[in-house]
Amino acid sequence: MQLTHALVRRPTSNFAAGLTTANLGSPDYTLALAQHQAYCTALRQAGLQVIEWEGDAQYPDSCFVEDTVVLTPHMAIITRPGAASRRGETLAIANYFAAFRQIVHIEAPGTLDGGDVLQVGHTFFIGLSERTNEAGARQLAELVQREGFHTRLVPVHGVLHLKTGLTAIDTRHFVGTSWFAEQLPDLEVFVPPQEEWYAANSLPINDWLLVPSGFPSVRNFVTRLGKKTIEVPMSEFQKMDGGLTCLSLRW
Ligand code: CIR
Repeated sequence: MQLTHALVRRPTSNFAAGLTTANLGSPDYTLALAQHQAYCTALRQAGLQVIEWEGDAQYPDSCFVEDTVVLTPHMAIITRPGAASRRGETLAIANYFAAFRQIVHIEAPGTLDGGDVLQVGHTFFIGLSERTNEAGARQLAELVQREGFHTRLVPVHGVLHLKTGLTAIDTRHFVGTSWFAEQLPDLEVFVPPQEEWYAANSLPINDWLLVPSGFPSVRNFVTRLGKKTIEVPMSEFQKMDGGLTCLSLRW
């Protein structure tokens, strides 16, 4: 599927007050803004029209826009984020997509973060994580099955979200942590050295793969597969448990 658009939200000045378990120190706001601009430039280089919103300072994690909605050809499935502090982020997103998608909601007691949803061709992999519970995952599965998609539930371990630790380079090749390689033995998962697991969250867009700067074995692997890569500096988002996929919605 050819992607044409991305929606991003800039980090707010209280970005450092967001949720994190990373223990990498507090992010530098000026640097985070510069890295966000580099990210938008990379999305444009990959051919997308980028819609840039301000963040919402009521929600210091609002730049991680991916967690708020799952897009299918006909639906915008508004999530119910697992972290209560993030639930209000979905309202602006629902209002926006109401103009061109059917709006449906993940309902309580279900919780679901978009970071736990990986679409590969006609299959949706749905992570069961600390943010996405079984009720949320099953609601999503039922919704996307109505549009003809297959679904697979995958337990998440050692990382925040499914996509934190698993990327589909194309429909056959994946990069992931050893946990996901074990959970999905039927897939071809390249497991980089552990110090490069942050790059298991890379972002395929059309013919391109955006990869975080500084992880050579992942970049070399995908280059050997014939993918063009764009490196994006991500250190300040990594400090807040965020990766390349989290920072945008693509369609
Ligand atoms: C959070 O903990 O919710 C944010 N600080 C990071 C969210 C990252 N989102 C993602 O992986 N999809």
